[in-house]
Amino acid sequence: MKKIQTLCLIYKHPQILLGMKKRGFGVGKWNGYGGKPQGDETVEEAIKRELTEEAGINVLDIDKVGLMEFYYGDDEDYLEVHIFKSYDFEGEIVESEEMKPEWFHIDDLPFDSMWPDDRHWMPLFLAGKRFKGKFIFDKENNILEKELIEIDNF
Ligand code: 8OG
Repeated sequence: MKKIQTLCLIYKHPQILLGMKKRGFGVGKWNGYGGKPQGDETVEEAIKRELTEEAGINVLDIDKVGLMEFYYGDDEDYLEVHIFKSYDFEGEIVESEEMKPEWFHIDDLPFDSMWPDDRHWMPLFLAGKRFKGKFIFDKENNILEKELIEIDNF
């Protein structure tokens, strides 16, 4: 079964906002902010809510840049992750129970402590491209298969 997820990276050139995931899926990894849509929320509504809940900010612009499918180990479910970019927000970034925020220079991203797919699509993200992909992971989260293509639009 497909599970929908959202992910947003705030990009203030030359830095990107990541959060250290403090609990749940992906704990101990640096990642963008995001989560599952609730009720009949759209992915756009979900990502805005998550950024308010997890970082205390209100994003003023969001642009969908990526659509990824992730398959994990023997899990029957797979994730469809909608990836957004945001350049602008209002409010003061705060640490939450879920995420510890930190700005990283784009030339010094902590890929060794991020999901292993990120190093593949991040160059497209940083180059302002849109992309679609599919990654299959083994139980240790190593990449078994990957597909990644640049697209013009969704
Ligand atoms: O709601 P939950 O705490 O499970 O949110 C998980 C977050 O992690 C959500 O923003 C989506 C994101 N995420 C995955 N898998 C992957 C992945 O393989 N790479 C990246 N960069 N993010 C992922 O769930």
